[in-house]
Amino acid sequence: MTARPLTAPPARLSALPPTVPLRALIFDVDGTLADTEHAHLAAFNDAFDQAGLDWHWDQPLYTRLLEVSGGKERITHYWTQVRGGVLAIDAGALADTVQTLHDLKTAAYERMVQQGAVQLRPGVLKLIESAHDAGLRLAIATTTSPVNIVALLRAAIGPDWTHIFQIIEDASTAPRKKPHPQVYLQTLQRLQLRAADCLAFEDSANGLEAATGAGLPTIVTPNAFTVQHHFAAALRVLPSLQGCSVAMLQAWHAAAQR
Ligand code: XBP
Ligand code: MG
Repeated sequence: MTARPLTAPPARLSALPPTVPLRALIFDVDGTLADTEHAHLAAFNDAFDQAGLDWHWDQPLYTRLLEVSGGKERITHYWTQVRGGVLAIDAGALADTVQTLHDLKTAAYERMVQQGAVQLRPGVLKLIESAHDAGLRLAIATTTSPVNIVALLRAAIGPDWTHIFQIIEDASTAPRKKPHPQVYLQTLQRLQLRAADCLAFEDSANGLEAATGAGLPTIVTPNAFTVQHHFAAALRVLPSLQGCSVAMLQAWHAAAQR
């Protein structure tokens, strides 16, 4: 009897584990949904003028100051670290003055947005509408103030924006600002979803660090204020969301799990 050649049993097809479907998109606001920082910069300077201060932030300085997330934190950083010479004034008095300046700034920014100073970035409206129609859940995770979100989205989308973005976490609910992941962790908790079920959209290094710190695969669309930042941890870096479809997001999301 001739020995049958030993042949290895057919290798079991390595069944790729099923990928987790994409269930939600989580958007940063400033610089991602819209190029807002030029308006924020003008609003900060308007507030300083109203307060009779000789402070004026130009674009190069503001680009550096944007490394500090949060308008109040940014003013405090400028006053104590950049301008310096702050007399040993009471910490409470400093905080009160910063709050007053930020209130003036927020009111100025709201007026500017209502006058059409800010538009959604290319491709954003089409993507959020098609994602909403496709049954994906949409959320916002931002360090900006709630007033700014309402002003921007009401002007850009209309009153129905509240039906599109189910969940919003912002400076009023997440006091620990990006790059801390708090705002994204709280958003995931309210969505009752895992990070793997979602994609985050950001524009800055702080934002990318916050989103990836919460475990979120993140798509970055840099802008003039953040183009020099490093985005090595991003799932994709795109010039904008122009031409970006839900199907493309689902394919990138699935490929990221391989
Ligand atoms: C960007 C910020 C905000 C804005 C100014 O937020 O860091 O501080 O620059 O808005 P995002 P406030 O996470 O949306 O990129 O003055 O309300 O902070
Ligand atoms: Mg941003």
